[in-house]
Amino acid sequence: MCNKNRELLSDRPPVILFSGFLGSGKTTMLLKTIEMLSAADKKCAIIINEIGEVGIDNRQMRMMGYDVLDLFGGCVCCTMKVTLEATVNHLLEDYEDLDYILFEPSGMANPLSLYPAIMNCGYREEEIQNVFVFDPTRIALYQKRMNQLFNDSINLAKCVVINKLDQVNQSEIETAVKMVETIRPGLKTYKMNLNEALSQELHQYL
Ligand SMILES: Nc1nc2c(ncn2[C@@H]2O[C@H](COP(=O)(O)OP(=O)(O)OP(=O)(O)O)[C@@H](O)[C@H]2O)c(=O)[nH]1
Ligand SMILES: [Mg+2]
Repeated sequence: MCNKNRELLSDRPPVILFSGFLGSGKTTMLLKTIEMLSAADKKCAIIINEIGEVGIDNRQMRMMGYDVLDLFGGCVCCTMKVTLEATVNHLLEDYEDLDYILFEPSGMANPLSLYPAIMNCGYREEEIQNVFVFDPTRIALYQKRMNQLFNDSINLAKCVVINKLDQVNQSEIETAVKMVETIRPGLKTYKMNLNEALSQELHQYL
């Protein structure tokens, strides 16, 4: 099906974009989300830019009925926009019964630079479920060296998951929440330990 025929929101699989800096827990969250969606009999395609610490075994995923499209060869934001667009278009054209497209870009990517490629495939900004995974063990890095990237990421996010609760104290969690609220008052934040489970609340959001 040509994606021109997919103009209605209800006809296009939502894109869940897992944004977040290197090592924040994006792949861990992607895997939990797949588990949850597959238990609900949803058909998902997964686009991953890079395989980090938590590996995704493509063959295993394919055996489970998932399409894993790896955009290897660099940061999707600067070198592979065309490929991302082509990949999303390919999914829309060739897989009519998809319920979701899950996309994990490289932790180096500024999500702002990924939107044009997705929107060129017919998506509106509000159709991109951008979950920003916030690693509170790296607050200092977010505040200093990654300030611009952090601002852009929070401004685009539909919600924030403050992850790795098991590794930080209460005051670090509060600082993390405050950092989000300073940029986007009212933006929904979920606090969790993704190594264990998706919180029930987020489960309902997705
Ligand atoms: N202690 C703890 N570790 C976590 C949690 N969530 C993820 N991790 C660990 O953090 C590391 C990085 O997790 P990933 O899911 O690979 O992070 P990522 O954002 O996909 O990383 P890149 O793709 O390399 O940017 C792994 O060792 C995870 O097991 C958590 O809630 N608590
Ligand atoms: Mg990853």
